[in-house]
Amino acid sequence: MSQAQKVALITGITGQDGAYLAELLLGKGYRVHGIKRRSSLINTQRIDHLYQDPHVDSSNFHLHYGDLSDSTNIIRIIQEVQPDEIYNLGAMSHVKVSFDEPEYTAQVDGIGTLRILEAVRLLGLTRKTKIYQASTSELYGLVQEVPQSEKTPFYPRSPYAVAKIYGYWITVNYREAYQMFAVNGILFNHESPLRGETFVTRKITRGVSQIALGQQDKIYLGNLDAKRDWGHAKDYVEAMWLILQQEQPEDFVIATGITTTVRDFVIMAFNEVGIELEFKGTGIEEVALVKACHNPLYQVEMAKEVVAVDPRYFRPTEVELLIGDPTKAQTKLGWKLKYDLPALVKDMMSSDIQLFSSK
Ligand code: NDP
Ligand code: GDR
Repeated sequence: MSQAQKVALITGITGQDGAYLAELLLGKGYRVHGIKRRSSLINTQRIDHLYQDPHVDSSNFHLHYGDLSDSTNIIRIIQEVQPDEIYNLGAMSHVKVSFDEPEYTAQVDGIGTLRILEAVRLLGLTRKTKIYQASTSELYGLVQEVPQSEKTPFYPRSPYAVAKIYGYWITVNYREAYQMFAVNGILFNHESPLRGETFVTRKITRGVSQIALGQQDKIYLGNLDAKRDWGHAKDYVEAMWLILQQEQPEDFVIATGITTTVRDFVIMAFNEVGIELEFKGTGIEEVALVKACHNPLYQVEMAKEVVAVDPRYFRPTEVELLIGDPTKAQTKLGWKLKYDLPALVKDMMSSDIQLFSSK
């Protein structure tokens, strides 16, 4: 007898991870439902290629309007969909913006998680529905231990991280109180060509591409000394799925185990287009100048200033160093990276060069 088709519900389906996860699950034969927000401009660019005609019966991909700040809508969608798996990826996900919108961030990233858990409980789905919560390395915040593992204490450093800590603990509490399969993936930074344009890696790869093509003069950045453990989003959505396929509900750190400064990421991105940099000055005076250009396709002036620091991108409280220990994920999930950092930078740069070449 053939197995029943699995049904997944993804919040945040229009985001970077939502798009890759939807593609992964459709490829595995799932029926995938996603929650998208109403917006004045179309916000489904990342998933349009997955969308078939909704009037065709065989479509495995369905979108519902909704918002994590609205309990009634969450309850109605979960009741309608009866999911086997929920991936709660929806969030106000920008750390710097969370200082400007702290209350909204708490509503969506913190209480939004409770709304999902409570809906599953109220609808009597605690035995049927598994829940994945998108937790984050931002929970570690101020460095307590290096590398950071499932056992490292938390010390959040932004309204975003404080909201996500509520999401983390309420997930653990519902697991323990109601024996739900509700788990946290504590994911370190992961990037891709689909990364939002205001996160630092994508801001860099877009800026470098435009500089190489003569469309922009300079990139303004904040803290160049910050260190992040950067992986590729494609590898990380695979881990999300693996975490929900386990016999026992457990939390996992997902990371590469290697950390790199923002400055080194800048150097790697410029190297992809054959441009060598020279850094001068310190603190807010630091700049990067063109030292050499080895690629005849791109013509940039020697000694041109292409990177400068703008303090407006500094955060009131910063997370200086993140480096994760993925041992548990590697041993228990059998999770393996396909992309290292050079491969990630290459993928992002080739996609952005292509994007801006056509403009
Ligand atoms: P994105 O910012 O790319 O996507 C966020 C998604 O959440 C979008 O679909 C967005 O919709 C949606 N969303 C925002 N507000 C609401 C709301 N009020 N109700 C419903 N949906 C909402 O984030 P990522 O894909 O990078 O990240 C996915 C999740 O993983 C997030 O929860 C993030 O905090 C977390 N995370 C991400 C990491 C990373 O490095 N990428 C690392 C660790 C955790 P819209 O498109 O309309 O804006
Ligand atoms: P982060 O990602 O805050 O780690 O959160 P982001 O790319 O925004 O910042 C990484 C580091 O780069 C420094 N930085 C800059 N950041 C931005 N955005 N813009 C700049 O110009 C700039 N210059 C330097 C930052 O100060 C920081 O130290 C991401 C999000 O995806 C979260 O949702 C997720 O939980 C964490 O990763 C893990």
